Amino acid sequence: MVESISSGNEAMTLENQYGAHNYHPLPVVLTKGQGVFLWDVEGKRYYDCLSAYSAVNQGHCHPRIIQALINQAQVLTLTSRAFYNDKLGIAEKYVCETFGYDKALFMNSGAEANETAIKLARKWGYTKKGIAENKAVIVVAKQNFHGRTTTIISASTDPSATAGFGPFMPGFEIVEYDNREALEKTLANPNVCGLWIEPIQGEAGVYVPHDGYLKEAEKLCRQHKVLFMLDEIQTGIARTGKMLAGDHENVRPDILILGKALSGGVMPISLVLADDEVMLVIKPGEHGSTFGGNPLASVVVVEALQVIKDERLAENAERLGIIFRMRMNALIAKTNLITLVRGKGLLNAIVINDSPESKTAWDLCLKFAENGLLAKPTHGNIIRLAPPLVITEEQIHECCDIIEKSVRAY
Ligand code: IF1
Repeated sequence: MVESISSGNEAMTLENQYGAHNYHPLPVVLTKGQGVFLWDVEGKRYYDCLSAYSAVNQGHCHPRIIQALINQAQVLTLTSRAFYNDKLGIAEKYVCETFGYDKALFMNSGAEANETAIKLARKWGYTKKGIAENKAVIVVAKQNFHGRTTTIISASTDPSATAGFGPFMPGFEIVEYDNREALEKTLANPNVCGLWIEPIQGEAGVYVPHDGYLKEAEKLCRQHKVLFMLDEIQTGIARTGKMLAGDHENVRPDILILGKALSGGVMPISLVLADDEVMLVIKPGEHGSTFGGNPLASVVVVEALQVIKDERLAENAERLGIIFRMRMNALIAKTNLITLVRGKGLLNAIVINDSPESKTAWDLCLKFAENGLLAKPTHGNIIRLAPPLVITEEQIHECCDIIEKSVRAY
């Protein structure tokens, strides 16, 4: 048995030898996190500009969230849903009031919450819209990312998500993202029960649709009696400068899907919210999860969301996001290595002036790491930059300084 790691190389060797090779991490071995910072095993400090893919919006090891976790962990962690527990109802009421829905359904991973949403939409389609058995269609967007299960990848257009993993689940129809006309045609099919999209496409490279797209999509859904399902797993919980990305356009999805930062990165917690007309189509015994809605998660989710509100993290993300994009645009004017910055709040990406096949973005991320900032390329030539929302103005400038310095050195 290996008792402890004595060097970064040893940790990487262990993972490579004994772990499945389903990831290609940057060669940094982390051992500690606090707020916006991470430390590697050699004691080097980094700005975290990934935030565990937006799961640690509240910052690493937020003391209030950790304290809530510890307190509850010493009392009761898991009962299963075979019995009631004295924390779940409190959490359900809290999230229903926070987001304005009748009912909540807790799961664990984002993928599971999306699976839940698919089941809800289909059953609603059969029982409320009158779609014939097994004919329900859910409309999804090109270049979507909703998770890794076999059903979810059946809705994917990304070969690296699908190749070799068939056969696929039927019942999805793909439509161009950010295109009202295409959407209108697709939703006219009477077998469509739901439109399932991200308000900003994260994995696609932080693709922000035109202003008004979400409102148009919501309206078209209402016109065609189709459920509007928003996957806010990555964009939600203050990341884009509002509690929900949909708030920028005042949309209210029929099914709201949340995950990641619901727990501040402390444990997997995901959530589906809907009104009674939708949520109550699922009856006892038809859906569930051993860990979903456990008392530990129930306590953590309330504290993690209360931290977002108390520390006004949405406002902070909105304000500092503007500064970040201003700094990046100033840099773009001085270099031809970066061609574009886009995003909302503190969910941003820079586009590197090279092909997706090139190693430029990867090498630049190595340079960032050398200079004390962690970020990861997506789709080869795009770098997502999404620090914890507890970052200060001074710190965001320091991140921009590091990016600038790395670009100049490149
Ligand atoms: C990985 C990206 C982020 C998501 C949306 C559902 C899920 C995700 C909108 C599934 C997950 C992840 C998972 C992560 C990489 C990642 C990601 F690069 F793909 F785009 F966040 F930036 N809906 N996103 O973004 O949630 O089941 O993972 O809890 O390592 O695969 P999950």
